[in-house]
Amino acid sequence: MDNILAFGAASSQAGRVDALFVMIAVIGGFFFFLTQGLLIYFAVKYRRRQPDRDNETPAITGSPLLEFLWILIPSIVVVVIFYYGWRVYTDQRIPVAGATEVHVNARQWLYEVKYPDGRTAINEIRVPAGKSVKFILSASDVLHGFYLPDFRVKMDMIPGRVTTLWVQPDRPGSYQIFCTVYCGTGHSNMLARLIVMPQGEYGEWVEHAGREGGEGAEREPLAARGERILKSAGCLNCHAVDGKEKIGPNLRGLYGSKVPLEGGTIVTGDEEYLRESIVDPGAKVVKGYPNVMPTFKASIPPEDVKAVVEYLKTLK
Ligand code: HEC
Ligand SMILES: [Cu+2]
Repeated sequence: MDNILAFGAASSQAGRVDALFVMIAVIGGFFFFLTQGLLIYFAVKYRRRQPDRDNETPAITGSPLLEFLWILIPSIVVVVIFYYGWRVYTDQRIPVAGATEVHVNARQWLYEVKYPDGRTAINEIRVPAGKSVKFILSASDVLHGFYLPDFRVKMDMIPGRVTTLWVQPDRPGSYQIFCTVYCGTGHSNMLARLIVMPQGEYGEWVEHAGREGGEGAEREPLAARGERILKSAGCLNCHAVDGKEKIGPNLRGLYGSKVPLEGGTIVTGDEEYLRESIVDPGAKVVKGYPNVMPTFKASIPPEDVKAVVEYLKTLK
């Protein structure tokens, strides 16, 4: 992709988004020409003629049938647009199970990339083709954006919150990533690449990258680091991950489950819920448990909270 202004559809997802927009444009175009055409036609047909004294406007009363139709037909059209858009949207929002995961953190003015096995990179994300990828997004300073035009997907990166986005890269290639939120003077330089590699090549690259950074402590897998932090932070005084329940809920099997809260709502145990449970435990209190968990906002830095969440996700 040499010309960054031309973005072909890089996934079947993107094709569906394009089809949706084409459909809306065609429907909009049809009604535009229909109404404007009638406007011009009537303007000409009923123009004022000489002598004008005989051209008295007839008294027109309403037509219930006509009114019924011009409410019904556009209503059906917008409901069809809504339904189609909603299908494409939910399809985009709900990640498929078993996706490769990549953590991306934005800061002024770059993207920090972290793979679950501890590999890191700046402004470059490598993924295998033909496998869905889930991006776990965060920001350290201000709002940033994560926009993949070739895939027709975009998500905000928000300080103090985790958001997710997934794509199914079908075709190997190098794709542009833009920050779409004005984030300061370096905003326009905030560019990154998604490099989709053929499966075999990707495997080789992972092995090679593994050997290169092999000695450093940096290479500790996120989940392993999370387990270490969880054990040293005293979580296990109140939480069991195996065996008998303690003061708080057992943390095994929490990820992806439905959690009943005090007050009757039910939430999904996703990344954002797990993160919030650690830094702001009072925000959502699990039904049947006392609101006694202290906040770890000050004692566990955001990077480490992410690692703890990764560990919790392995407790299946
Ligand atoms: C003083 C006891 C205590 C400590 C220490 C504690 N928790 Fe909790 N935790 C609780 C209680 C009680 C709840 C349930 C009430 C609530 O939601 O706040 C809970 C809820 C949670 C939940 C949501 C559980 C669910 O089923 O939805 C998570 C996740 C969690 N804690 C993680 C941690 C982690 C990670 C640590 C250590 C960094 C920790 N907790 C330390 C008592 C504790
Ligand atoms: Cu930015």
